[in-house]
Amino acid sequence: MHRDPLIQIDIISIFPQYLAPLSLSLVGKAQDDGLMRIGVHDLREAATDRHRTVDDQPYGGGPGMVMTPEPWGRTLDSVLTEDSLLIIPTPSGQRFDQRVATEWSQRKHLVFACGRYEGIDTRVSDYYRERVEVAEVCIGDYVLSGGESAALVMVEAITRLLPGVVGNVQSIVDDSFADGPMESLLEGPVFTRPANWRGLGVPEILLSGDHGKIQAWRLEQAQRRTAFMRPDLAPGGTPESGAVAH
Ligand code: 6GU
Repeated sequence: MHRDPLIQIDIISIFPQYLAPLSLSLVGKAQDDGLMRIGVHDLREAATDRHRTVDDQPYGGGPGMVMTPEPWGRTLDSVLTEDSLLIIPTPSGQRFDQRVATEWSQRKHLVFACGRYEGIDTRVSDYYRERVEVAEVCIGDYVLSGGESAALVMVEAITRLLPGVVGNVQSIVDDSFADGPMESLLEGPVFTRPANWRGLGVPEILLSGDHGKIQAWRLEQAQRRTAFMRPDLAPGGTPESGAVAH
């Protein structure tokens, strides 16, 4: 029996080749296995002039260029359906996190509109907000020169949450941020063979076979790492609360 893909993802960009890595690794395998379908669309195909122009100077002046609404309108009209979630990656959006990834992994259709330059004419998001759900999201507090790399990040985070994509379900449950950043811990240290590498050993407890003790040790390691690396995530911890290394 052949099932329909769980999720359709369409990505619109003036650099469609930027999305080529989606045919590799976990996301490539998910497509090959029929668990998801990804379409990449070249925005310039919807430009009508000889130079395939997609940008213009900002009204009101200022530096840089703004993406014009017409090519976006034509492309989005052809890609969106009433089930779509339109995602606009932008440094001025709401934060994308594991909770958002989980929600989006349960949707039927995601459409990423990847802007370049100083962004997309604001009327595009205003117009489509009246017609479909729209999410303007950023992936962290830094500025990228386009939404493509952010779309790659988000598609990978979403794909590994689809049923049947990651073999070991427990490895997702144990992940850092699996229950949302507020209630979760970072992952602690991990070891594999050899038992001695360049004079460095493996914590004795991991060789003990006592799974109760191992679990308790891992929890403690995760708590310590979280307090040190991300005091903002640690229970009762804030960046100002002065966690120290051990
Ligand atoms: Cl989603 N887009 C751009 N252009 N810059 C970003 C971002 C997104 N997230 C953080 N910086």
